[in-house]
Amino acid sequence: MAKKELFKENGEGEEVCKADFPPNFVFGVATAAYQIEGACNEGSRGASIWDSFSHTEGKIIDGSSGDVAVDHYHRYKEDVNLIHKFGFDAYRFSISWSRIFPDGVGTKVNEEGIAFYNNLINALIEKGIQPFITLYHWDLPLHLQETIGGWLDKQIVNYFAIYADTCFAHFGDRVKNWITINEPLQTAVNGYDTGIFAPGRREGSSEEPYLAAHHQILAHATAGSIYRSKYKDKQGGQIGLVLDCEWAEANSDKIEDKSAASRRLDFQLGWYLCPLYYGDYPAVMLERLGDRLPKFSEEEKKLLLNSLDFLGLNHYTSRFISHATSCSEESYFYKAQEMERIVEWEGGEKIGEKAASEWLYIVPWGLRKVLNYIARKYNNPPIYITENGMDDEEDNSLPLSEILDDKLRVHYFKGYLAAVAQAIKDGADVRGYFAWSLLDNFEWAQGYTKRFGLVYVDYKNSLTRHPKSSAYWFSRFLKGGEKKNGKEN
Ligand code: PNW
Repeated sequence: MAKKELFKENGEGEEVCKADFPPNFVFGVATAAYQIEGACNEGSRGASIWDSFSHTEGKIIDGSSGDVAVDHYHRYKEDVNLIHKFGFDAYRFSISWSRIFPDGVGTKVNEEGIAFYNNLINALIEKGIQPFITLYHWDLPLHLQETIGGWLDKQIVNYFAIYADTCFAHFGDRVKNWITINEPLQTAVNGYDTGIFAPGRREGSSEEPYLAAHHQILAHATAGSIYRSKYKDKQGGQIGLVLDCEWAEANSDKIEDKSAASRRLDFQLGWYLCPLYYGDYPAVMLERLGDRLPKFSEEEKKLLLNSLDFLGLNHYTSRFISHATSCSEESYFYKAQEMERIVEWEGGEKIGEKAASEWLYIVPWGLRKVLNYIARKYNNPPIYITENGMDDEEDNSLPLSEILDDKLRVHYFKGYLAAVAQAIKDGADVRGYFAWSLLDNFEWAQGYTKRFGLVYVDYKNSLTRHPKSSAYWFSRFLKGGEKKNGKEN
């Protein structure tokens, strides 16, 4: 398709309303434990790799950490009330593994950790909000990193399985939606290749990211099979995995650009979905990586198949992709793909407006395309969009009233929700959508310099919460009161 036509599909001028979605469609907001909880030394919590990483000089841009974060551990009731007030049906949050097993080894359950999540889950249920729980959102117990090298050692699969089993047993009577792992790609590539995320490995070994991914896939499948054999019938829930994917649009009609774009998608989604749906890594990865890719045994292959009830998709942005033999990114993972990610095309026009983060451009049509691609390539699985959102730069010089009026974020959500509604009409089986994020929070290596929240957190004044315009927009949208073509629905 010509680029000009792509831009026209940007959702511009489209108004979206709740009636554009199926009646049971779930709307929620999402967070992750290390980014919001704080209370790092309370409740007998053990240290995680993000505690040690954020306390290492030079790793976090503003020198901050999640020690206090936005103090959700103490303010969870207030936060649940906000979710309720805006009218969301669901809340996706993660459990901190080291609150349940402080050293990660599943010998003795920490009752204080269980109590905290029980309180949170009960507060949600009381307000009619469905919990969607992520078991692993990057905060591995530090002890497991120090003793076995984290995701590089196969024993991690067993430790994760014990932890997952413990969570199903304690919370599964009330929690019907489970996500094993958030974005295994980010852990593999940024944790074990570029080193910009914990555990910050950058050993120049081109095998580590693939090994870290391999063990995450097996950990997912093992937890999935435990859920299915021990809990699913009794508890009646479902289990999925969350993958992140930027849409990859070929930069031209040239065959090499088209295959570079398709490679890019296989290196993001196929890396995980081909093993889980077809039993092995995608052909293009096997060809290019050879022995660097670990192998699944026949028994493991069986375990992988059918370990997903749904796919969670985190999607923020898109790129044009061209074939390139010399890649500008300092990463073995990117080099193996022989492609370049492009923001601007020759005329100087950008793929979309930039948000605050360097990597985030606003491209609503990319979400429609990635949903249709998954539907086509993987036999139309149930999909939940488990994260979608954009950030503003932290800026002390602006008056609060101006910061709270986040017009660009409202525009972002309208465009992306319209793209989801279109993908559903196209035939994709999308069941839910979660905005990232409920609150401004600790944005990993970017610290507190980037704000993704629907709710502003005043870091200088006792972490007071102030809803932004986008939160009020969502609340009107969810009540069905958003205007469509100038008319109230
Ligand atoms: C997600 N990318 O990560 C994480 O799940 C969240 O914890 C995080 O706060 C959020 O995105 C915003 O950054 C990603 O560049 C970050 O493609 C960046 C990318 C993908 C995922």
